[in-house]
Amino acid sequence: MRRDLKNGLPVYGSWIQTGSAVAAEVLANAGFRWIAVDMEHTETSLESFTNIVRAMERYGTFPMVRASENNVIEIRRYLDCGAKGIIVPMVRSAQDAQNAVAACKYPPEGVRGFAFVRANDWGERFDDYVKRANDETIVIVMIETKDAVENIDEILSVEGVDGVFIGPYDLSGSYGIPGQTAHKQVKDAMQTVLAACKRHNKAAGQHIVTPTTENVAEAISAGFTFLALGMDTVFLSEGAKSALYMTE
Ligand code: 3PY
Ligand code: MG
Repeated sequence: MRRDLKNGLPVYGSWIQTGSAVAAEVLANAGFRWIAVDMEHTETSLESFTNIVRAMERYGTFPMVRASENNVIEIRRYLDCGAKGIIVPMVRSAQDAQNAVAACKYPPEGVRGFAFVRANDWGERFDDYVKRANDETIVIVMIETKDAVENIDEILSVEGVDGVFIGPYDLSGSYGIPGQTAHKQVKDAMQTVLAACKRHNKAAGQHIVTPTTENVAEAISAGFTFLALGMDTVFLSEGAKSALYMTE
């Protein structure tokens, strides 16, 4: 997965807000390459997160997590419980990006702690896991504020950042127009980030929270390769509303 991201291949995923392993099974079975569990804006516990990872593993889906913040211990626990990719919210500067990479990597590249954990089969695969983890763990920084857009070149120059993920809602909020994700200011900021990703040869991603034929095609043709399409709550809501609509 990390190699595909580096090579600019498209990797399409989705998003879980319900904290439900059932939702993970349904989305994994639908064929998404990766799924991120949202720990920033939900009630999901570490235990639920780990059960969701167990569900994804059954399908060979790449387990990712959006951390609640750029925090060494929190990120360590996700990796130890089985996350293979970390999406770090609110990265605003090169220093933030360096901290995110350090949290995800074992020394000497980073500050991750060693232990017998679920990710290495409780110690049974300790040596093999430690050998591979730094190379295989994906670090994605979220660009979702005006200052992050202004600092994008420095952020993308940080060794170990595999790509960016634009949060359109926070980005719109940061420009004082919350929710207006199609506003010219937000679109221009996204273009700036996309162009920087191309210059630095890093994967450009964004969350298309409410996917449509048009906005997905637009993102793909613009060159975004790391797309999160929808999320469990949105799929449930859209499906429920359209079923009710059929009765009218
Ligand atoms: C945002 O739009 O701010 C997000 O974080 C989406 O995941
Ligand atoms: Mg956000």
